[in-house]
Amino acid sequence: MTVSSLQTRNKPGDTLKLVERVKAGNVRAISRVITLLENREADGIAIVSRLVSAKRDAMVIGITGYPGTGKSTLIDRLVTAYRRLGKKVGVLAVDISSPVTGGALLGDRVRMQDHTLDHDVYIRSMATRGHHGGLAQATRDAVSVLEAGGYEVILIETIGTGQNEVDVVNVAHTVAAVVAPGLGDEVQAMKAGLLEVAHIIVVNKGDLAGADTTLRDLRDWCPTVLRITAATGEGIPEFVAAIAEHQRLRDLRGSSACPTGKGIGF
Ligand SMILES: Nc1nc2c(ncn2[C@@H]2O[C@H](COP(=O)(O)OP(=O)(O)O)[C@@H](O)[C@H]2O)c(=O)[nH]1
Ligand SMILES: [Mg+2]
Repeated sequence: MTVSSLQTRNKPGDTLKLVERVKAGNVRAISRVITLLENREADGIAIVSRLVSAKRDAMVIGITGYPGTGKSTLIDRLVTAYRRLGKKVGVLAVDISSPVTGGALLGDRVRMQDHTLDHDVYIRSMATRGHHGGLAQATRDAVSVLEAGGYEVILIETIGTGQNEVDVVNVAHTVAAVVAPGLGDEVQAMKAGLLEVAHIIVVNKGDLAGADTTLRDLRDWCPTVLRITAATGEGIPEFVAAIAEHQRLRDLRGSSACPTGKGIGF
């Protein structure tokens, strides 16, 4: 038995109590269960199986892209927008490249700190703790926990490189890939990866020179390309509308990603 499993081991009665507390939206219980899931503890998995019946239909949105493209800033804006719509919002910042992330995650928290006093916003970083293959499953389970806790919009932030990240992002119903002007080669590389699973492409930092070129390049390739300046909030209402439209079409006729399905317009 590992040290972490000793620390987090629950008695059967505790498990039931945790299930009830999660369903009541208790934030400490939700955090505890997500920690169990990060460690892939049997208790956590058992709890999720008891929560599935409590699941409500949350909107699960993946925001993916290279570090520095503005994902956290965008999510901060989305949280504000969905709170205005009266939705309870959960954010899972999923981190794959563990060792270098302390600072980045701290940065995310700072960027999203306006929401930390809002009881209807839950922000949580998730790390791998060496369970690379299990991260997508842990994320999927964490989404179930948040849904059971009454969160209506769940935003997943993940870095856009490699298969692990694609697995994580596949947990979401609607995936937005975020690019920033001037990435050039990176955008080409993304076309073979994350842009393929995206339903919406966001060209963020629309205020920077080069945004037009990036937009033109991507519009040839995927019709649902939005120009956003997360720093000022410009384009956020259009982003919220595009997400809603994708979810509506997905409910009607199933999901489709950019290259094959021509974005949310099909
Ligand atoms: N010029 C400009 N900078 C932005 C914009 N959005 C975010 N940034 C900046 O880009 C940097 C990275 O943002 P962050 O949200 O942490 O990116 P992440 O790593 O993708 O989560 C920060 O310094 C932000 O202030 C934008 O719309 N325009
Ligand atoms: Mg970030």
